[in-house]
Amino acid sequence: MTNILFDALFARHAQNEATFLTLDDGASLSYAGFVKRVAQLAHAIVSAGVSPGDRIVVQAPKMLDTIALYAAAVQAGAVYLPLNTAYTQSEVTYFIQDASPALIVCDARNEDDIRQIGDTPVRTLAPDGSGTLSQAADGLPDAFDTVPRRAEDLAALLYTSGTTGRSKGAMLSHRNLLSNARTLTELWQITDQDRLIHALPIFHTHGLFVAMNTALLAGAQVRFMAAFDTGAIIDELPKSTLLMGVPTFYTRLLDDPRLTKDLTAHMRLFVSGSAPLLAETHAAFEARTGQRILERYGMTETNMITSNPYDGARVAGTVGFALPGTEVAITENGKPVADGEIGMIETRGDNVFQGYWNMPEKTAEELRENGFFITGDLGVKDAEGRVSIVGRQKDLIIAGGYNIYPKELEDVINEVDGVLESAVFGMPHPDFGESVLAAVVLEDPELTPEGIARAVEPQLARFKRPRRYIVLEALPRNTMGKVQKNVLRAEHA
Ligand code: MCA
Ligand code: AMP
Repeated sequence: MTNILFDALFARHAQNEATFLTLDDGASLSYAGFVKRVAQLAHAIVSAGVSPGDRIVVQAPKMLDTIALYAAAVQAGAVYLPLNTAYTQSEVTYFIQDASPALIVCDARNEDDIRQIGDTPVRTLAPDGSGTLSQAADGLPDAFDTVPRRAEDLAALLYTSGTTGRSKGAMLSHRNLLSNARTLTELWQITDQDRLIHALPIFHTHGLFVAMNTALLAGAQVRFMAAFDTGAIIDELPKSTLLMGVPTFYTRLLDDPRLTKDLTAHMRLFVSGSAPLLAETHAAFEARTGQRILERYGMTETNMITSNPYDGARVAGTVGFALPGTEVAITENGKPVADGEIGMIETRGDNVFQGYWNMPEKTAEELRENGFFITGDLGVKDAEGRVSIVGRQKDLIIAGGYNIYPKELEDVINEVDGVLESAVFGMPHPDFGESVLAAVVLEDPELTPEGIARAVEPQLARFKRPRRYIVLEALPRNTMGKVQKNVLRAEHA
């Protein structure tokens, strides 16, 4: 038995002296050097008590040892569970209780908060290398016997919220991750001649799998940026060939007058995903740079599902064709609809996850016995098979590529003393695409929006917090008693 993910992405680079990562301070590391660091970290996590199949929770800054820790977890046969660095202690507590990890790796600055959560062993990472995990790894051997795994064994557990408001852990196998990386690398023609500008966070599918796994598979160079910064990207464009980002990346670049055709002349491909790219952004980017952004569509549970073509028409406002090896069906009540008709987007293939951690009933609701996963996105397919997303059945706000589930926020706001009920909804936002608003009905007329904002702060990561609270006498409801968020959106535009 082998470890297909580790072998394909990492082990085969053991002798590869080509540059892999270039960091913000200009330091760079070869592929071979990276594989050695991964082995040291694999020893470090095993010494900390991690066995094959164990979960490792990681809420750490974007730095070399964090991405190496992902590889180390795969090499040690563990399950990598990355968390958004913006999550508060209260949010992290839920993930730890649900996933019962054998080890938590956190930002050294949060160590005290994280230790309060329970008695799981904790190690730390810090950008200056002073974290306890980095320090422990430094003295350890730079070779490690890779733990064999079956293709269906889990490599990662990524939490994604749902209509229930509670996050669900999407179980991703070695096959899920490797098959999608292979498909995308081939389709987008990524090679060892590419240099990727990596400015996405590495705790979500987009930055961790779509961007990193394809670069690793191809042996490409990665300009690994700790955070998104328009100016830094402008500086890198002339030296790079590939950028992957959320639509906000592209609107921010367009806001900068330095973005020109000359600046991007060396670039081969711009990819957008995680949220809808406005057709006007696509057009403006082409007008300014001559480059047509390639939009693709995916989900945490399914990896990437569709993509516009590399060769051939990239049509603005569409997400392209089902990826090779991935089926897409548009259905109503589970039955395929005719081409051109709107329905639920469903997908089947090696891309589709293994189910939700500890939630067999949720898994059964969304993953059909015939293997099709029900995305919750509404779409339409034309006669050629080109897919457009026209809406979402799930109540979801996407701000800057981050998913925000109104139900989760409403549960928190409704708990605030003096609030009777609330309805959270999204409004168009020029930078983030959408932003979060909350309509509240008060029990206590003295309660102010500032008071509510203060009360929810400890429980909600910054990016989720409503930007504005609107106090109403009552929420608009239809005859069935359901809150009409379309009415709220229309009235507060
Ligand atoms: C930052 N803020 C946000 C967001 N980002 N608020 C709402 N939504 C956001 N996405 C808040 C900050 O906390 C701050 O709040 C204020 O906005 C201003 O922050 P700013 O410095 O302008 O933001 P930034 O740090 O530059 O971040 C913007 C960003 C970032 C670079 C676009 O949000 C980002 O990296 N997004 C990518 C998300 C992503 O990777 N999604 C993929 C997951 P305050 O003013 O209160 O301090 S989806 C996925 O994986 C699926 C499968 C897929 O298809 O890809
Ligand atoms: P997540 O829950 O983070 O996995 O986000 C997945 C959701 O992001 C999908 O179900 C879609 O609603 C949305 N999404 C991803 N890519 C696109 C895209 N290119 N256009 C529109 N929505 C997208």
